[in-house]
Amino acid sequence: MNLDQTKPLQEFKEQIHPHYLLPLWERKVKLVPGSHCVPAHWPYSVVKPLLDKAATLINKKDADRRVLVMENPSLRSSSFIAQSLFAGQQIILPGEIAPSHRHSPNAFRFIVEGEGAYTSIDGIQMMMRPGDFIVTPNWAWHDHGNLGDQPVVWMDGLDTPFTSLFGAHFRENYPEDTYPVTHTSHEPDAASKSFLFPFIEMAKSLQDLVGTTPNLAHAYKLRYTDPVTQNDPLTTVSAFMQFLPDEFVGQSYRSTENTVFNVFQGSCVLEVGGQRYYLSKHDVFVVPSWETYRFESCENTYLFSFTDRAAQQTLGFWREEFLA
Ligand code: GTQ
Repeated sequence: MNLDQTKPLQEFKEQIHPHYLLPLWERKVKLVPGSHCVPAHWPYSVVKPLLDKAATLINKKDADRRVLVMENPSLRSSSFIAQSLFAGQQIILPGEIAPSHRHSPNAFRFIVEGEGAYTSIDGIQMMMRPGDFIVTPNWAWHDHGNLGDQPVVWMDGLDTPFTSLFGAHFRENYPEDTYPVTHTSHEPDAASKSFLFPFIEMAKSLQDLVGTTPNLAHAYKLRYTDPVTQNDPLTTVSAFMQFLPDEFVGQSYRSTENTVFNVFQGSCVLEVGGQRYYLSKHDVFVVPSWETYRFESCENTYLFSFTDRAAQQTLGFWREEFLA
């Protein structure tokens, strides 16, 4: 650009500034895939003692939900693990109840350890076991309780960043602690099958695949789908369980989805951003959008993950790339 043009343009920019206008031709925002989130690791060896300590410091009633929120290191004060996802770790002790409420964000639980807890969704009470995936669609009344004799820990995932983005976050407490129970499911049945996805069924489906040619990046990976509609069980969130056989060495992969992994059984190495992370049982790891990553298993490993793929595919944004 010649100098004669620079000065009038500079003056023009100053002229439009007070009117909250800016020249698109000087836009500085980067318009490339990826986000300013960073890959991050929450080892269970760090999180679990802190959950136990939280359980001594605050009772469930006062806490409403006794949750340690996993916040992306580059999104301090957001309470989000990635730009589009919320994730927390919740602990509930024997005899405790997490009172009933409902909210606009969609939610789910992935049970990490402990037996005897239930979640109720609009009066359908579902018993939860380790490895189970349970969805709570938006605006459904939900409360949790622990009827057993051991602490129960699960990971909560929510799409709260979407309701924040749209300014559409509503929330209500139910007038009683628990919403009246109309049905109890110990196993998936007609009432619970669109909410409760048991680990044993997912593990069986995955084991049926072992022996077939594994995917080069993911080994054996299945997506949770609603048994009636075949859609993702929530409108924004997709969830997956994958099985990495012992000694699996995966190729590199990236996609536009933000992904939160939770190691259910086994252990593996995750290579991302030029670094190698050793993931142990129950560790959580976030891989932000368009970061290249790959897995190497250290033993037979079951890996749960959730992402914003459902939303991205509905909106037409989702892309993936397998790299050699
Ligand atoms: O258990 O209902 O981690 O409403 C965040 C918000 C858990 C829950 C969270 C919630 C819940």
